[in-house]
Amino acid sequence: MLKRLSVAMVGAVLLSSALAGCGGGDDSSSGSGSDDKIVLGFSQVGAESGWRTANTKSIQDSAKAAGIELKFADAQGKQENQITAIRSFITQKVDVIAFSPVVTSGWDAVLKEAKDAGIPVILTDRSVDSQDTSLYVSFLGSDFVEEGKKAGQWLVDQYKGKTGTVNIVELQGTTGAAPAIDRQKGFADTIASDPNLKVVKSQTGDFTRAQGKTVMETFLQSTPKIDVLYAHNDDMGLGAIEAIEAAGKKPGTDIKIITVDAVKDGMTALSEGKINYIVECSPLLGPQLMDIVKQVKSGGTPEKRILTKETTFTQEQAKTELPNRQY
Ligand code: GZL
Repeated sequence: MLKRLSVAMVGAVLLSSALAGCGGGDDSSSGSGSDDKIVLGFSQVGAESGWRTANTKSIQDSAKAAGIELKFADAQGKQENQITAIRSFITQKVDVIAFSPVVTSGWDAVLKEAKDAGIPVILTDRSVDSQDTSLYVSFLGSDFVEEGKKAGQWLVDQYKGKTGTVNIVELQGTTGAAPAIDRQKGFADTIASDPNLKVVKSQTGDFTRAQGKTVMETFLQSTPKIDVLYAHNDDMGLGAIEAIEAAGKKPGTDIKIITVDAVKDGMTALSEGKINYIVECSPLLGPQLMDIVKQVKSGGTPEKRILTKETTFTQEQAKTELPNRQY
């Protein structure tokens, strides 16, 4: 009896040490997966636009290609869901956290928790207004003020030397979001050079097609003369086009339209003459993000602000560019 008992005990000890040795889900490790894979926790804003869908695909495809284990959480547009996801990544002891903050404010507490847990955080796409920039290692994304300036400059050039007031309506992105704040600022600062250019109505359409349509309907009902629409993204511009056509007006002709993003649907409308000018904002941040993750994991220090390269498109350029669009 005694002999059988000791054999069983030896077997149990051997089995448990074998499991521990091959990383059988032991959470006490630094977060690396079973075969020493880097584990990245990513909190995404949601799925509000064609841009976001393309951004998510870029991150998921790039993680797979880089051999990085991705824990992906969709916040459905809610900051509290992003905070919950980041806390979950901390509990799971992931190696790196990355996220696209839905709005700029309210992140210091949870970012400090990540810092105290020794988990580096990378901001992608949108930034935060934290004064303590040690709370994140890097920001990868666009210069939204510059995007607003490009949109404004096109308009200034269109109306150079002309007389008469130009009534502009503006569809803002999500209230409090970095792209909404900065695209509005860049545009306003640039058109200020021509006193004839006036923003007569400005309201959020939350970056969605549906709300872009609804808000444009109210603009059309309340504003007798609309010459220009500036929409902070293609999706709101496409929704507005539906409202403009329903009101019996010709988008791109009766009302000039400028948008930002350059997703396929936007570029199609541009090539058809329904949009007049699009400022590109690239969602394809995945490959660069994975390079930064690997750099951070191996002890490197990435640049604090890494800007994506972007351009602009006219109606003529859209016709040739459209077949090349990946998203
Ligand atoms: C910009 C991104 C914006 C896009 C919108 O980097 O945050 O959010 O312009 C998206 O289409 O919804």
